[in-house]
Amino acid sequence: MTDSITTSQNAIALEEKYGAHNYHPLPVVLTKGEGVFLWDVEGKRYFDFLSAYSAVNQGHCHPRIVNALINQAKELTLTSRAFYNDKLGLAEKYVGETFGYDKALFMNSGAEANETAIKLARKWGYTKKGIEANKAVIVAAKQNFHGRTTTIISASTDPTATKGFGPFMPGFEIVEYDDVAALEKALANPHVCGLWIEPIQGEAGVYVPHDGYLKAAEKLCRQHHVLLMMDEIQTGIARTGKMLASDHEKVRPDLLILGKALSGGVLPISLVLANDDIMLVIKPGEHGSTFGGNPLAAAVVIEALQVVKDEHLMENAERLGKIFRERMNGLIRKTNMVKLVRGKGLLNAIVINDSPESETAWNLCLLFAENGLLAKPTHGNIIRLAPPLVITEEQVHECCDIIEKSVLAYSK
Ligand code: IF1
Repeated sequence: MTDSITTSQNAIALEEKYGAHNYHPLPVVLTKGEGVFLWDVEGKRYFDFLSAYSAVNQGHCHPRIVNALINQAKELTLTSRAFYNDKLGLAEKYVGETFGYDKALFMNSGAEANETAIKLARKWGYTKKGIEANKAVIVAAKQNFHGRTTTIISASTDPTATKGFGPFMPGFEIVEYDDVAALEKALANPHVCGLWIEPIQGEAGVYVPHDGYLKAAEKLCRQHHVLLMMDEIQTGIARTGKMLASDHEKVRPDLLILGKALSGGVLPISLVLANDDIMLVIKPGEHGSTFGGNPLAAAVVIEALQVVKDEHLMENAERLGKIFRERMNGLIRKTNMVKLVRGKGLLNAIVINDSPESETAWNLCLLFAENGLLAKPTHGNIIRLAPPLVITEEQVHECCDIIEKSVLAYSK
């Protein structure tokens, strides 16, 4: 027998035997992607309704992004930041102008970008706000998801993320999400340097806060001289129908944290954006990463963001998101199995009429897969539905037909 993977069974057995068991994937083995489609090793085609957790907003293997990757890979891929390279400055200028900030700090994973934002907020707190050494507090929200490092999970309220991984990093205070009164109280503490939130909570089940919450949070931050640290890793880059989810309320974070779709899914690229008075608190030698800001990433990020603009993905997400939610509301009227649909743009979730501990969402996703659509539960009763933003109106309807057919078959 050769080691080449030909069947799903082989591939799953290999991962099971030789890989750590830190995930529980749906039993589908993918080998090719193009636009909104994925193919498994048996040649079956699926609509992708996860988009690698919103990293492939531009669609799988976008030719322009892949070309940018290949062309740069032939020239120069990595120098480290011990030297300058001729691409990084162009990328920094491009993202700065795109999002309206003085400076960018490139990292790789989303977790690293959040770590970077935490360090920036703390250092700013000590040097600009005058917080006593080692007393800085960052306020975070219940049910947040910001990544998997030991510092980040110190702010998590999810036992799966934290249990068995202590001791935890001090300096976080947790408040209820979408609760302005809780913010008023927490931000009044003079030790607070930052408020660290997602504009829509992804892992919580695509939880959209009430209109005005983000604006109120911004106002309270200004009032109490606290940095607004917005984790737009999942919500940013056109996913919710605007370039940033913060744009819906015309909120401007002091620290903007991006990842995932910055590369269209071809490389891990993340960054933090801030103005000079904040970004320059970190001095040479105080922070960095071997791969952060490499020329390959620099070339890719420019092309990936230009594709978002050229292909009007914001407008597409806004328009098709409305059609998608209308169709799901139509389904809700046909069956009591789906309780509600919520979301913005093409970041949506359906809530199943069952307990969070049930396996209904998982079983439904298996049925979706059978019928040619890939999605993933966020809890036992919530399914996130987030296709690449290059999806067409006709395809949205085709996918809603698959979802509807599956739900109605399951509830029989
Ligand atoms: C996994 C969820 C999504 C994120 C926000 C930072 C990060 C993420 C808002 C970290 C990552 C992921 C990673 C993925 C599961 C996932 C996720 F279900 F957990 F909540 F997308 F919805 N901030 N999100 O959503 O970025 O370090 O992973 O690059 O496999 O754990 P990363």
